[in-house]
Amino acid sequence: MANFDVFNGDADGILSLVQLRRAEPRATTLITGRKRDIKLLSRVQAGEGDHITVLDISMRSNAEDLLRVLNAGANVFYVDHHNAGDIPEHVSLNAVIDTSPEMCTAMLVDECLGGAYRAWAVTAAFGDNFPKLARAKAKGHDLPLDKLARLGMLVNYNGYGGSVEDLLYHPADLYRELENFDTPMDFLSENMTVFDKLEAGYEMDLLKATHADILDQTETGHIITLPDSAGSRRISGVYGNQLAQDSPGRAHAILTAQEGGYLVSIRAPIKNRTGADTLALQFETGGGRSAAAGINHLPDAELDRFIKAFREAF
Ligand SMILES: [Mn+2]
Repeated sequence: MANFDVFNGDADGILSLVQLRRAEPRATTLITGRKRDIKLLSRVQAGEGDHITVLDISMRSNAEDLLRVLNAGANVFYVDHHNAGDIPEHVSLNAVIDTSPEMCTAMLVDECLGGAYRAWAVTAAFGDNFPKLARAKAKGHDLPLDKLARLGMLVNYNGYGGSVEDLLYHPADLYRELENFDTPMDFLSENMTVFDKLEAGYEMDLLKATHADILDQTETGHIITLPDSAGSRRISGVYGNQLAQDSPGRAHAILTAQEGGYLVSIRAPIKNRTGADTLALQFETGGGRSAAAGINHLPDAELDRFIKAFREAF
């Protein structure tokens, strides 16, 4: 019998698993990747009686592999807030899916655990760009919110890149750094090395991003482009979240140049967090949630079509 923990390499995925494994320690094989590596179940070879936990990756994007591992006899605990498609009826599947726009996986895990590791869940909500949710769930708990927001943002920042080689930490290694602590406050008081490395990388990448070119600008949306570099690929998603928080009435797209086209991050306006996924899904390699979505590769030839579709969506 084997155990697998399959989780998104962003703050929401990592901190969902930290909570679960604090509550229920278990030796597992970790399966994760960049934030955009979402077809993670395809990497699991499961058999009869295996336990698979899946966190913060779309069931829709993993539908075939989910059926494959269930039919192979594995038990699956699946927690997520992305577009799920049809949830299969299977006796070995325990699915906790909530796609409401103000929800994240770590907060669903928090609900499953009765709030046992609330400070981690709050950190994850900040990191997944849900500051309102984070603050609401922090009420009545004496938490250093500014610090947790910063840590959540930095863990989330670490998940972005064109490949895992771009990342400052492999998400499995970052998980290993965090898993031994009941709270983010304990983590921060014991070890600032990780935090400092993430923060230094973030500040340097951000400084470069603030010099980005604006490709298209209307009342309701901005599209900006970043040059082809590891720093651009790391900062694009978090920078998108920051622009979204700074201009809540506006949609944003950040296009990072790559061979033959662009890597795209889309953020719906904070005031109306819908439309990002339907825009992304108009393109071959697009996916995501209503509030935040992306396109892995937008070919140069489709740039005009993207600008047009973006203007129509927002
Ligand atoms: Mn998430």
